Amino acid sequence: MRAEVSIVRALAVVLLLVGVSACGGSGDATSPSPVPTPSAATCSATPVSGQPLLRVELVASSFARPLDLQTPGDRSRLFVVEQGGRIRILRGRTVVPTPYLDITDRVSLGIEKGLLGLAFHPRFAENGRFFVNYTDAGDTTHIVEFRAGAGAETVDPSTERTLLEIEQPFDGHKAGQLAFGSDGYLYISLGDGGSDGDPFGNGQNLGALLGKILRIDVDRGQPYAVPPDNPFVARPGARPEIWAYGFRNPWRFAFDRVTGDLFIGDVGQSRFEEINVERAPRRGGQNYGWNLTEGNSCYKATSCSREGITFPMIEYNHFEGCSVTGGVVYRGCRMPGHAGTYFYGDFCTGFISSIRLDSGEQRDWTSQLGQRRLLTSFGVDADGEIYMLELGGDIYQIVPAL
Ligand SMILES: [Ca+2]
Repeated sequence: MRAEVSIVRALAVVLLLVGVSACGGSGDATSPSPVPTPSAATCSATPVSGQPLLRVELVASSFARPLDLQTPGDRSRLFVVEQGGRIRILRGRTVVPTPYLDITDRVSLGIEKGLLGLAFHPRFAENGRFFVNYTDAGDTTHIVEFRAGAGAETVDPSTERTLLEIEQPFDGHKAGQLAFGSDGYLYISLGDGGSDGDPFGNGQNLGALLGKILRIDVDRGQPYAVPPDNPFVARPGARPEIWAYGFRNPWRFAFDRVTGDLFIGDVGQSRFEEINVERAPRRGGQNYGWNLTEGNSCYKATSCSREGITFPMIEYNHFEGCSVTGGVVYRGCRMPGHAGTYFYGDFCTGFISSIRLDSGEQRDWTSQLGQRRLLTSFGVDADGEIYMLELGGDIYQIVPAL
């Protein structure tokens, strides 16, 4: 088994070297923009009772390096982010030929660079606003907004409006997730910027935006406002946008749209991968440890202060994987018995596991869902059903094995 894992890891490393990507939802307490939770009455498939076994169903296979799958609550369309700089529409099982958005002219593709994440404004149906994270040819990270016409099938790239530009010291660790909480604020994950070991100490530096999760108000201010209850607004020298710190590369995070819990997958350096959880009611301000700690261990030290550090809910080592792909909480209507289950996986070895916070139950699903190849992301449709994206271009839905 370990030998097999080593082979998969070696394959993943080879693919990384030839230029593929690496590493690796919404709701909480106060709610100006509530995310609707689908009910059995509106479910597009007949619900299956109990906790059925699972299988995958191939949805589409012609994407170029798909990294993210999102929907503004639209039952007819899914939006798939391609790393090179395009967003494509998936209508049913058909990929619309003309890209929804094409910004390949300003996106620079690299192993961990490119067009990395997408979030629709909670009132997208009214205002057409959506947000992306991309890196340019100078490696600078851009957090920007575009505006689409109501029901439009294409977006004018000249509608781009910059929220943040963040210079990057090295090639890797750009993170890339964008998601709105049900507090109506936009959360943004940024990696430490590289390289090995975070040499500039960005993760622990509250004066830097790298190695953080940010929280901003895109409905006020120019180009945005800082929510007054952000945890570091009164701390001299700290960037007020910071929600939490001490991350290496929090490639994917997700909110449980029912409980408001925040799940963060942080990609490790050389020993441990992490799933971190901030339980609701959320206040922010946590230090998740990097680069003082990796997983539950001191990083490059035999001892270290553990004071003030929030340790992961789950860690796994580099015999089991090498790059965590943070997942999503199932809140779909088709398998109500699995509601509240957080699925996640590993980019390199392709295992799929889950945890339920209510019972603490952990499960491995790899035998049912298959060992996914270069698993970049999980996504959720308007019904709350879950999808998995592979860098090679395939998108699978998790469905009951009946
Ligand atoms: Ca950590």
